[in-house]
Amino acid sequence: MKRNTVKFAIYPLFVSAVLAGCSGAGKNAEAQKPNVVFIYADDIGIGDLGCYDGSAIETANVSRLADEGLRFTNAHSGAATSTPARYAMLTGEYAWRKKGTGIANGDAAMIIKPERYTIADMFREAGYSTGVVGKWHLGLGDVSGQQDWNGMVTPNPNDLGFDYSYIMAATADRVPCIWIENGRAVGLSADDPVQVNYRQNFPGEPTGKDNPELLRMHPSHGHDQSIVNGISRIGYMKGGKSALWRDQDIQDSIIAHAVRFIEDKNSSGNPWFLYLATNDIHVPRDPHERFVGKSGHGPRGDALLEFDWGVGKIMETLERLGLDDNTIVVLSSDNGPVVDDGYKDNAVELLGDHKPSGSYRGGKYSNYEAGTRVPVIFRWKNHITPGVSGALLSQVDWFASFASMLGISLPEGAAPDSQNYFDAWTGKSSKGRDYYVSQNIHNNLGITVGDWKFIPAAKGPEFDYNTSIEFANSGSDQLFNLKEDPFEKENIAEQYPDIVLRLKEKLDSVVDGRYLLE
Ligand code: NG6
Ligand code: CA
Repeated sequence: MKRNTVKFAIYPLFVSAVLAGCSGAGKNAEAQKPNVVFIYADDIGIGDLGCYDGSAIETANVSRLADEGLRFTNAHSGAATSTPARYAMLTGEYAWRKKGTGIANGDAAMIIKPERYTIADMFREAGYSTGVVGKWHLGLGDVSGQQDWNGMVTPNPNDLGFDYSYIMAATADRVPCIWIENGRAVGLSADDPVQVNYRQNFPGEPTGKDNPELLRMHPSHGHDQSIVNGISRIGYMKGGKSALWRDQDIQDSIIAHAVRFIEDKNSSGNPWFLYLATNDIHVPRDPHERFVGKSGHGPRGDALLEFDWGVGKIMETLERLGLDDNTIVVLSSDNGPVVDDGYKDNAVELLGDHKPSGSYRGGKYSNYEAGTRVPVIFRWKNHITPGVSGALLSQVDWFASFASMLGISLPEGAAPDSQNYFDAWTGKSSKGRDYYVSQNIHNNLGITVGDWKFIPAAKGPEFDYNTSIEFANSGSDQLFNLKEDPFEKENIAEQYPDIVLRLKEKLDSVVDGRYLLE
């Protein structure tokens, strides 16, 4: 958060390289300050939206956003699961460089430390009002399991550059199932405190495992601990009845708070940055009654319609306030899609011809393309020429790209993996990254350089029988030519040892010994 306190002693060489690469940032005499909203979906795959290939579900508002903006077909999240993808996006550092950035529990300590300079700090430094609304999933408080859920939960996003926060601690399938606004639980009554434990249950409290008769949605794997709103979750909680969310209202609540943030900040006259992270379409998929049965593909499809509705509300708000030309809307997802992610919600049975991964292999959790190749749309009316871009890009670059737009030169050590591709994001250039590094759930990496994708031999299961997703772990090196074989069908590592070597060296040079350090 504080400009000069970023600790970066271990990265000296790298820092100078990045600074050299981004040296234009501080000298931008024509810095622009449009409002910026990141609409960050959860688990929406490259084939899930109507404007991408293979979709059987109409997401009309997203399609309109895409028609009015630039739609990216080779843009990636920083990792194939939520916590590391969000970490990379907000810090500009690949999560695989840092220990403890795997999928966080609801009682995890805050993973990003307050002294860290985040993308929110950067917007704030440029004079923006900043807010985060929705799924957080980056931990809260100093010590895991020690949060004061009934008082002030601190540190929290407000210590990371956000002026305002209205968040769920982790995910909708993890306790505590409450909203936290600026560090305090919303709607809590003093005589019914919230208690949270990830190791053991509270005596006498029902669980999904022991009391399936109390459930309206049953787990297919995991998710058999505390029951909230007829759904069993990961982790145990007790109390806080008046503060518990109703899952069916989660998207309404997120959108209402986002709209209020936009209205308030608009009237204050400052530019604003909003990180709007939806729970849709993560499990448990329990959309509002008005979407139930509307997609014909069960709760997963209905949640997509609910997501699309939320996008429409944000677009409507910007239009109503006359902010279309002066607001960059970025829409994306934290990782690729999954169909059965732990609840019996008929997602597999009702999938029909809908293809969440589009024409790509793998999905959420995977190092194959569908793990991180996610939908990305940039709309900035009258500034971005609508179209489609195939540039290789990463969400980790949003940090340096917006820094360049704002004319901010980043403090030493900030956003070490982030590169400025503002011209590519806004369609002025078709040139993206030279390479991109992917990360699967086992923290194994892959690298794409041009048309070539290399996944080094790595330990870990090849296939997840729960989700039916291939993780892309293999005892042998894997090499694919994405241009000729976008589905990564044919491993041609043995035919091209020289290319394997080149990509291996490239990956090593990016990792540069800085892998899962404290
Ligand atoms: C997994 C959960 C899955 C989901 C995921 C995180 C089980 C069996 N599976 O551990 O349901 O919550 O974590 O998803 O518990 S993410 O999109 O937030 O990374
Ligand atoms: Ca996710």
